[in-house]
Amino acid sequence: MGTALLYDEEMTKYKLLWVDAACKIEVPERLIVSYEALVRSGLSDRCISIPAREASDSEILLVHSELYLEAVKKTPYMTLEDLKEFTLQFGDVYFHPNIYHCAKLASGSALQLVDSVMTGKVRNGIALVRPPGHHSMHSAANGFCVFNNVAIAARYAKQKYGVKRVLIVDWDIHHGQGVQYCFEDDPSVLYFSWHRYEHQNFWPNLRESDYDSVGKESGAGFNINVPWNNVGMENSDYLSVFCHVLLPVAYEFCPDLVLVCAGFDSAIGDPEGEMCATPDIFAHLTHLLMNLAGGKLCAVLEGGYNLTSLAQSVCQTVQTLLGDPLPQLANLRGPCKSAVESLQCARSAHRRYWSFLKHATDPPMTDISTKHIKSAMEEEEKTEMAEEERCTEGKVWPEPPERLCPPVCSASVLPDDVACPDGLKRLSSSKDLEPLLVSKLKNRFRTAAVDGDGVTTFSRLYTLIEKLVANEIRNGLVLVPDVAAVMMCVVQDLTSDLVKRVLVVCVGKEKELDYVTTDGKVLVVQISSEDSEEQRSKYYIPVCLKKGCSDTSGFIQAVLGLLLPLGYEYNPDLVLLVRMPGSGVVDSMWQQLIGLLQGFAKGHTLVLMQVNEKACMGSTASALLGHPAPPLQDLQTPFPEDGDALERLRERLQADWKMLQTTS
Ligand code: X5A
Ligand code: ZN
Repeated sequence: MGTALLYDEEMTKYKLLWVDAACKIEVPERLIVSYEALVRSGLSDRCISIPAREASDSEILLVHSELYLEAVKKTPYMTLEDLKEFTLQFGDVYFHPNIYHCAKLASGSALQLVDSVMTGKVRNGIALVRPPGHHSMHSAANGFCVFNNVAIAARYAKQKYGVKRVLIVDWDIHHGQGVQYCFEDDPSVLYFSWHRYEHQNFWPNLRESDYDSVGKESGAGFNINVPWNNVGMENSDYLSVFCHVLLPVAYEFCPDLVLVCAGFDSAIGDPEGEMCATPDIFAHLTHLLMNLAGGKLCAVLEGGYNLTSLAQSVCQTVQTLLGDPLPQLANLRGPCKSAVESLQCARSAHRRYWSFLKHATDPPMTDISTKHIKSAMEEEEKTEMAEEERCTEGKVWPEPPERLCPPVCSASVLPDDVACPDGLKRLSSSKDLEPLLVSKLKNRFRTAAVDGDGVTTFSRLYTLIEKLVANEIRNGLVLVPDVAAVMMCVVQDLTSDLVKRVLVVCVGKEKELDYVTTDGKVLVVQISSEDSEEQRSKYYIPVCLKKGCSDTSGFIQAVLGLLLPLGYEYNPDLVLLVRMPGSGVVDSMWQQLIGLLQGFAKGHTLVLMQVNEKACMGSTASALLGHPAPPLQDLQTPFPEDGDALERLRERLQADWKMLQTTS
């Protein structure tokens, strides 16, 4: 199961033929540099190339009016003067004799991609297209867009494959108002968009781009807008909105297919967005969506006008779709004040529709009068000043670090009588441990538990950890007779001189756990039904769920709203995932957890399980090998006391962990 790449040089063959300041950034080179970067990096060779095709009239009519289609059909025969005039009835768009052909190819590419994913020919994919689509409406071109490629693809998927729920994630920096209008009253398509808004002072300056446009009639709750009211948003801001707004709703929605309006004008250096998120953020945004819908994800290019940042961002996205390890994101220090306001408004606007947001709190009353639309005069002043000041084109940032795949993806340390799951490499020999370490381990157990076999297991485990750290192995599965004891040894003896920061995720009960944490070299997050007393340290975080790990609703809420943001801020070099015996965690939840945790520590996850839990070895191995987790279907309504407790915990930890901030 691979990754599809759709590209056709034909879509570079139209351009602006007259002078228009608003349109001059939409150039053929956008597509050329994106594709060339994929070729140069070797990524295109690893993809399955799928030919583009033209969308048919009836496919275009899934979204657009006959009148509009017929009008666009005439553009190839128009004179330059006619084209200019035709263009005038729309906003910020241009026509060219070849754009109709390209627009049909752009929409058709999105449909080819949907076909490839839905028929199982590939797992996921990306379509590099021009013109973009998300601004175009029922009867209008707009914002460089002619046909709404992603909206057409969503209707097509529903019609042809009986897809029940489609999630559209629009990470372009502009509001895809065309997509919003198309599905406003439709509960089968959930549309999420964040966009530069500046209290309606940024194009397309629509009142309905604000957070309070939540959808209409039976579609109420299925339109999510997160307006950015400042420029300069960073990685922390984007990830916070994913963790605290999009992902809880997306998991509750449980889509059958994910479509991404993949605009990269939300990246650093873009003259339109003026944001500061780095290209490697798209690796994480992509990854966070890859365990929804059983991994069925189709990304379709929208905007992106800084050619350097665009090409890097496209590569980061494709490399993630291919399953390469995620880049580490350093220095995530939480969302800025304005971002917290935006995400709090969006959460509160949606809490009546989504049980995972039920405990969101209202933003403090703000003085509405200060949030006015600027007058034309102010606007002009602003642009004049800005011209010299902002200078985004001159912005520099380091190239994203290379993401090297270790030669071995998954290795195992197992008792000799346990068969190794397919695809994993069994570690059977290892060098002898230092005598000092052996005596330390023996001490730890105190009893005679570390006999010959115990030492063998520990030396294999130590070898595994060394190879993870050396990036020779991506992740590992370890079966031991006593997970609690081994966890202690791993944290205190085996990793201490090899790893700077270990994130321990403990699923289920373990009483003595709190004693392992002291100095920040280890962060422990434990999810169980064990009632936690007072907080001892910012590095020991017990999460108590009423029904423990068997309650998937509570569990996923804790993972998305607590564990992910904590993990991003902590930035571990190794993740130790410990499954306590009898934790009760459901298989699909366990796989989701493993999948999501692979976004940390370049994918270096070590899973510790008890020998008598062989039954879940297969699913664990599958998740470690990078197969998408099955969807969490039929989630129960979460217990109100769990939502309450999570919210209180987050409130309390906000001072120490800025990525947990959801209130201002
Ligand atoms: C697809 C896209 C932007 C249009 C900006 C017009 N369109 N000012 O990014
Ligand atoms: Zn855009």
